[in-house]
Amino acid sequence: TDSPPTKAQMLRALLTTTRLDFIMEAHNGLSARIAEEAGFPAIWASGLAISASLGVRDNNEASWTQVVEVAEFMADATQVPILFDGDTGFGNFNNFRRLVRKLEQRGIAGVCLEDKIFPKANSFQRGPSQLLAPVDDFCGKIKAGKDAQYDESFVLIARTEALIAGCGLAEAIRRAEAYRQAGADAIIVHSAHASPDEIFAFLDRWENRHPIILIPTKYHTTPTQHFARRRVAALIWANHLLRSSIAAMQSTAVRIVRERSVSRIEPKIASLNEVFRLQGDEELRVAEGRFGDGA
Ligand code: SPV
Ligand code: MG
Repeated sequence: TDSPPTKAQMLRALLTTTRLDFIMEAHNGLSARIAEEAGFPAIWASGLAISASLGVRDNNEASWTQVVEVAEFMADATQVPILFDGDTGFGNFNNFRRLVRKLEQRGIAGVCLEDKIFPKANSFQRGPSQLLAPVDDFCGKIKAGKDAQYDESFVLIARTEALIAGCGLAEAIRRAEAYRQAGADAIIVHSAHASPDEIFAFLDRWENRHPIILIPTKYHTTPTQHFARRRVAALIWANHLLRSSIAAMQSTAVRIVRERSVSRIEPKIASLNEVFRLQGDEELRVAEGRFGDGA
């Protein structure tokens, strides 16, 4: 009998089929479940979104174990694979290979490793001023991660910040190719431009030699068919659940202060029953029926 695919196998399949898939950001168990319910086939455990939801900056202020802990809740809450934002790997090759093993133990399907220096900063804030890791060091990290993984299906994605850092197309291609040869299962090339031109130029030169994932946060007006036509494997919507929750919470909080009442807010927010449903209360009801609910 065929056993169902593992989460790592599901993530790997998503990268190797010809369809353009959407990966949605989540930052805790609840948002992960909401993303899954909406139909996303995979979830991005965003460093930006997780750190912001913890009230700290995207500068490795949350320790790696704190972030892995959040990702574990996300994996427990969902059936779809979680792709973990591993930033720079939280140190050198040795720190990164330990991260890979811990992620596998917590049911995370894959990790993304970016070619910056610890402690990283968000690409959209200090992108141009950030130093890139030397290519050889970074390839050593990729190899160490691939060597450390227990499950051959666990996915390691290498992300180059060469365009963000202003190093140009040739350097972005050179790095992506080195990362491919070092064993990365897919490449993310990041861009902070509102126009997709530099990404399209990269894709033209790349000629689909290995799966590409994009993060079109800044060039979001580009119709997604343009990426599908160029056979991009997946797009990551990297912060949209975080940002929608911020807007909703600010509006609710300000109105309750101003109106000194929740009456007009009540019909606009999720019901408590919806909260219980998202927490999986139904499963507990069934379990109580089977196992008893005594103390
Ligand atoms: C994240 O979501 O944490 C990312 C994407 O790494 S970005 O914020 O664009 O760097
Ligand atoms: Mg990040």
